[in-house]
Amino acid sequence: MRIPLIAGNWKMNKSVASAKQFMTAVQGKLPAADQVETAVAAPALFLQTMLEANTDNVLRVAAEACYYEDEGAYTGETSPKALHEMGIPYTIVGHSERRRYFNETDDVINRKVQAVFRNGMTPIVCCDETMGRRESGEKIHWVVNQVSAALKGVSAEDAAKIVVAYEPSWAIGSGATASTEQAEEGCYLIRQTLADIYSDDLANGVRVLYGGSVKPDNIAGIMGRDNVDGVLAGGSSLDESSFIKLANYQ
Ligand code: G2H
Repeated sequence: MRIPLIAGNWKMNKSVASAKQFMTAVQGKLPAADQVETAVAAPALFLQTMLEANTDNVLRVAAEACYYEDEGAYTGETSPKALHEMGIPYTIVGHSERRRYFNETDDVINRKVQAVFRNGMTPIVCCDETMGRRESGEKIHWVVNQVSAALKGVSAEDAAKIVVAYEPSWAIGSGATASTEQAEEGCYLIRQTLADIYSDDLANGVRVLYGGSVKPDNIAGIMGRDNVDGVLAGGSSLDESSFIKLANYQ
């Protein structure tokens, strides 16, 4: 059974004070983690404060990104080793904004996936799909290629733990949510790719999320689809009452 994962992605928003306030507000209001797992990925400089305010320890405090080396002369980067030592379980890897604004290539993303696993964390690997590519019918190739490239050299033992998010760029922060059919189609394609690379068994155990303008009023329809095991929500995860609604979508 795949436990749903409702994950937020704060991006470069909020402050240490408002992150702490969020954590205080959600305590006791989220579903039990063995029913619906919840996570929020936040800027690295908020994480320690969030962990300290996470008194019931239900919400998983996650990172938005990290580097592919554990330590060294890499000014400004976030160490996956240090994240793990803090007790961070998940790190987003390959978000479309990292690919677009920070020139993260498939090779860089693959190295980061390996670094996250090497340090005992789980990557939430994002796959992008632009409207241009969708309309040109290139979609299948593109998503398959991104999943395959991200997992190059990753063992089945590690891949079985991965979380993959289907995030069509045209639906990100635009208010234009994919239809539930489009979300299902993208998540199914990712699962098929995992089956082709590894096995049906492995693919059936991996959680595949949909991301792109998910809100409290559209989450139930998206979560109702067979191959959608959760969401990665940006804008609607910033406000505590909105995140609580997302988490309690059932
Ligand atoms: C996609 C998503 C979160 P939003 O970037 O990963 O953001 O929900 O604001 O579209």
